[in-house]
Amino acid sequence: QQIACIFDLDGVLVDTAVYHYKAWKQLANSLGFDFTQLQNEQLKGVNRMRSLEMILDWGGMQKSAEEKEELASLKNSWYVAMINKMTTDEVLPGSLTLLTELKSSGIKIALGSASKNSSIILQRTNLAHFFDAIVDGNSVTTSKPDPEVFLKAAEMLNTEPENCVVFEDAQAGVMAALAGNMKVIGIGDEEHLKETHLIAKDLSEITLGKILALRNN
Ligand code: B16
Ligand code: MG
Repeated sequence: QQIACIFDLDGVLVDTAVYHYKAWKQLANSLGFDFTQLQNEQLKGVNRMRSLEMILDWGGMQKSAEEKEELASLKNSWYVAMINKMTTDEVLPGSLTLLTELKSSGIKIALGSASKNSSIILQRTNLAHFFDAIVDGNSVTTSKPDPEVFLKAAEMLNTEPENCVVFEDAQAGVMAALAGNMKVIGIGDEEHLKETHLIAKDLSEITLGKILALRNN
């Protein structure tokens, strides 16, 4: 069976992580506290409501379900204002070359993102046409580290999990891929990524040859 590739969005194909960080920081500051860069690492790949709950926890705050909905949508309005200005320049190094190589080799490509804003981002950055399947925060009920998002992507690509290679920048996403019995390539800093099958600073270090070599390990 042929290999299939599943890409996380934020932090792998585009650098939207910095916008999430700015918007969450602004929200925390408006509530009278702050959180560290290291804490921010734990938010990567985690869905919006779960992220808010973690942040409120760090600030020692408790909010009702209704207040949490309001805070999450406030953060999202700031975030959406930033991503609405994104350009194709914000596609991360190596993304276009790798996606083009995979596509021309007939390899199926899916998106596996926690974000409910993936369609705006894919449009703004002109990446949408590469994907055979898109699974994002609108189509799943559980957040990474649960494997649901990646299992759904495999299903939509009509392939088995063991044929899938996932590209992830977040520990929650790495855990999700492993829980789904998939191979995982970590993108970014080694210190934040444990248990991956391969690690690269960005997609410019990845070739089809390196991806195919993974299936024998
Ligand atoms: P939204 P990914 C994730 O995207 C982000 O890493 C995470 O920081 C964010 O909270 C989550 O999407 C939800 O995003 O608020 O736009 O629905 O890395 O899984 O592509
Ligand atoms: Mg990510």
